[in-house]
Amino acid sequence: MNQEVSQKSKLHPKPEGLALQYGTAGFRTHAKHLDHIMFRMGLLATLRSKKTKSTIGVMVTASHNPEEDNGVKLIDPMGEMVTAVWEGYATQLANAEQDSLLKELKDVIEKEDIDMSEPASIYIGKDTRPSGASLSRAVLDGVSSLGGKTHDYGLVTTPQLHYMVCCCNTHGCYGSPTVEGYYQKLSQAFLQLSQNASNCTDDQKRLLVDGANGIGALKMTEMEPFLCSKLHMVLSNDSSSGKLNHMCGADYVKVQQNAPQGMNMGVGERCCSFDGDADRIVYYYTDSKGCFHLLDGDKIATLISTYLKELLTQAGLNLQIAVVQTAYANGSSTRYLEDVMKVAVCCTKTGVKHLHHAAQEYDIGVYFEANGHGTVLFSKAAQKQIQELVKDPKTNDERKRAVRLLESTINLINQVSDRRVIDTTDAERRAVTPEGLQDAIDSLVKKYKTARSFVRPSGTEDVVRVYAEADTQENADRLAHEVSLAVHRLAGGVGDEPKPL
Ligand code: G16
Repeated sequence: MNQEVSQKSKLHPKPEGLALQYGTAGFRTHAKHLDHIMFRMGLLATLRSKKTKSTIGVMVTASHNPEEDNGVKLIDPMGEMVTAVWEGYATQLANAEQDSLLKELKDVIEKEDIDMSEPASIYIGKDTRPSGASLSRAVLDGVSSLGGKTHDYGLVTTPQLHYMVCCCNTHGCYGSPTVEGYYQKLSQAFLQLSQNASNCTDDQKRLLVDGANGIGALKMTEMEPFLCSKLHMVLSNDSSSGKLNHMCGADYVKVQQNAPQGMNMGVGERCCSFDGDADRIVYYYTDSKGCFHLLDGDKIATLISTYLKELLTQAGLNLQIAVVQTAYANGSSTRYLEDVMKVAVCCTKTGVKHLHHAAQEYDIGVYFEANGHGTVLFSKAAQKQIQELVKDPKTNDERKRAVRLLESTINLINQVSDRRVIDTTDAERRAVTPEGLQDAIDSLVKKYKTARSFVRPSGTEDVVRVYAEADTQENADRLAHEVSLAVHRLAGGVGDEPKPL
């Protein structure tokens, strides 16, 4: 091991002094800083595979970030994000200077008591960024220097790679670990569910899709034939001309509260946007007055939980359903879910990994970040109850119909998830440092009706995120500006003071 790793790591040298951290969704920065990180994540994924005796995924992507950036997300055996302890190892290996890499590697092996004679298997995928090809080769190098086997899926979406890993580790129970298997599983469930909506008009079948000039556009085109004309997609930002995530994509639409460039929306037409690796989606439309309406993660979670609650009642199933949100969830969505829908709501820190773990605590955990990341988790026990009801001859037709719809929903949902001066607590809703910042935010919020605001350092970009809500758009914009000024002054902002929105 020693010789192979030392030799190959010299081909992927770490720039001296460069320190990066495993953030909200892995490492993410300008692609030119990432070659050594990729090699080392190849090493780490191989150790994780030996330790768990399972296939591990490595996705080369920077998701919603600009095209020049890249990054890497590690995927654990059931398709979930790698655990927090291993995130720590990732940072440890990433920041080891060239001559201490072997020492740090041995430290992880010792701490985790890894049997190096175990085989290792790694699945690799990448999004459409130009830097993806060489960076994924660096991952392959890392894996092979520890004798691991790889399967390179090439261009895939992040959810597709999560799916492949889960299929492999469940020995095909979850589905077949191929891109075609993915399309088949999801499209069959979609067709089953849409049988119910057989009276859909052609207009209702039409969906305008913004592909963010990324992998989502490519994969939706591949998937369309599997949908047997039940969905008629009109693709824009399909990478034929524009730049990845530039003036388009889910993050742009969510932040700007506006349509992406290049999409011609008719009144009332259904539209949606993916992000760069197609693991976020937001929906939107314009009304007859030209007013833009966004259906973000909060709305998606509300609609899904309402639908699932109806089906549970019809099926006569007593399963606990909960919605997991982050501090970014609009306050009125939380109130609606708790007061009107009577659904349990819990709040976690930003990052799919945090929401995913919280959602696992319930029979049915619906989790969505406002930015469009999310899914629904059905516990093993809940899935078993649903399957038993389908098979039970005593189940009457109405109940059977509802449980079949629940079953198709399970199949359709792919269940698989310096700014650092600001430190936060209470699921990132309150700033602990720098001193005085939270007091300043509190007194600004008091000036407005039904207002909320919080700030947190991003884990994917070199920025501080400011969130604000209030009774009107103008007041929310004003509050956001005032809070950003407070951040700039109290947390040592860089450059000019933020301008009003
Ligand atoms: C990643 C995470 C999301 C998170 C987003 C923004 O998304 O998977 O959970 O909401 O980053 O995080 P931050 O506010 O810390 O920058 P993606 O789509 O960029 O991988």
